[in-house]
Amino acid sequence: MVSINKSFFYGIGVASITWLMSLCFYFQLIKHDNLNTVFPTNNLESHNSSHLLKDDMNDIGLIKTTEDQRIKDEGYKIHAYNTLVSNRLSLNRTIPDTRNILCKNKIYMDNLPKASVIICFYNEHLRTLLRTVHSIINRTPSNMLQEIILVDDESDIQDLYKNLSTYINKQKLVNVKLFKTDRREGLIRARLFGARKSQGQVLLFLDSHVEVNVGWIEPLLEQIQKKRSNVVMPIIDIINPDTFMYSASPLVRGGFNWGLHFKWENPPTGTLETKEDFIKPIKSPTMAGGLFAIDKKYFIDIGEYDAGMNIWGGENLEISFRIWMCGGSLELVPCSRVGHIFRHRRPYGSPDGKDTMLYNSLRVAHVWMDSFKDFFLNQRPDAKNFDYGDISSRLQLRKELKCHDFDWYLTHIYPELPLPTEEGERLKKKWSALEKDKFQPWHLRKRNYVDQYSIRLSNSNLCVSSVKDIKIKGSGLVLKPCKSGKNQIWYETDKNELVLAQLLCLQYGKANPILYKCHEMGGDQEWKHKGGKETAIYNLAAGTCLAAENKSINSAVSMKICSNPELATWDLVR
Ligand code: LR7
Ligand code: MN
Repeated sequence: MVSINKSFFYGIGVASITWLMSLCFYFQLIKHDNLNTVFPTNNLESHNSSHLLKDDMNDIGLIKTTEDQRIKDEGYKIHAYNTLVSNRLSLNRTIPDTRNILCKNKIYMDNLPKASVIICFYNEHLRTLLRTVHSIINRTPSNMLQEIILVDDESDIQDLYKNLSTYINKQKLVNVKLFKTDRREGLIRARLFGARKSQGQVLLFLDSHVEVNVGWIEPLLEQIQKKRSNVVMPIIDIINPDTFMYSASPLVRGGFNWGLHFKWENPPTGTLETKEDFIKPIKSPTMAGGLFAIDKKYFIDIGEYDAGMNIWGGENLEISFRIWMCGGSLELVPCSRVGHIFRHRRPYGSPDGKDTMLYNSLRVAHVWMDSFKDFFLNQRPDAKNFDYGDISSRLQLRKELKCHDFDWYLTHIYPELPLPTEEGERLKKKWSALEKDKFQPWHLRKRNYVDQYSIRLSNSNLCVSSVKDIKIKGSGLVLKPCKSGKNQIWYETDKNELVLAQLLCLQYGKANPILYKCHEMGGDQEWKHKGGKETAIYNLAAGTCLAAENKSINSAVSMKICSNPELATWDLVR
């Protein structure tokens, strides 16, 4: 049994050169950290994973024991990302340098200001938060880093604050300063709390689950040095929540819709014509919210944040409108790159269960949007009688700062936003026609197929098939007698997706694999195998393998720990 296991894992291990190379690239470890000695009981690197870490990066998400499964399940519940993988990754891992090549030779001014990096967190996973901190320490020149301020927003994970504090002391991270709020404030007031403790000339806000990339800070600081009313953002790269793979984001700027939801959009036609355009700062109507730099004095002058906002949501549009309407500018700096874990869901609510996004958005609408607020209110009938607190001091601020009105903002900063009127609809068509001519929308790129085969359970004549019609989203999988025809043909893409009959992608669902719309984000739709006969089919996000329940017609196909090869060995039949 042991030897079967070994050869089985060897099989996965040597699966394909590309698999190995790409994973090594993403997960290369530059040095081992010593968190284990700080928290010996935390099981941060189990014996299994530490050997896997050094020798075999393919196995980064592999579930080998029920303990692995437990850590992973609990992590998803509390954090909504794969903490098993985060625990196994070095705090100092290398990530791909996603900058445009022209950024790499850029020389920046030599009198750049010092920044205070401010990170507030609520129930963040310790090791993920530490990786955020280490990435900043590793990739920020010390003459540009005043301090890193961590604000624990009254997390209720036991000992999180204590463990963090112990780590900071033991590792002698002298310019990392840890604070705690007296009660759960929400991210807006927690950031304000951090900003007030800071000493740097520039405030640099980050989420608590990010990794900053090479040369991230210089281009941000330079834009502020040029003009203190420039508020600047990095490009937010993607850290996959299931696999922690780091990948580049396209050049997209911030917009919003009349539901007051933030949206990513292609920059307007004509913005990206020459090579240099891809590294020049791009004006952005709004910010996503979590990652930006602002001169501290300027931040105070324009009214910090609306401290009346609770927990989560809306503050990003508020500060965006305010910056533009009150004389500043907001821009995206393509040479600065920071990866952020984009979760599938937000794993927390507000303590009183209220919809804070709606509460905060109403404050935005009533303070900044003049009569245009009706477009929002008309879309949200539930907003009409919803309390939004006292906004008088924010209205007063707007008056004192002598800000432009919202009509000015729409005309000069965001003319692309269609109004929900007939005229607006006409405009919308015009913009989207222009877009289509110019760009291949980044989320609709063509799929590249690299192989095709049916998937047969080894030593049987049973093939993986859809339970329902192959066009039906969400259908599970079963074994059926192998037969010719497209219904059992899986098309493999260059992103390691398996697309049944070129229609839907094989996706690891909650417990079982299903067919689902291809999302091109890897992770739960990313499958690895060694090709040919007698191979395992391993899912990167699940950390487990495709397996039949039993060797019979109509047996369900599920996901199992990879160490049981009996019903998890497949032939790829061309
Ligand atoms: O009560 C809370 N207290 C906190 O300290 C709730 C949250 N937080 C912390 C939290 O630990 C995290 O570090 O605040 C930070 C942001 O919370 P997330 O990560 O749950 O938010 P998000 O990434 O889903 O949401 C985006 O929109 C928010 C609107 O309020 C904030 O502006 C986030 O900073 C923002 N994140 C980004 O812009 C990253 C890119 C994502 C996009 C789009
Ligand atoms: Mn976030």
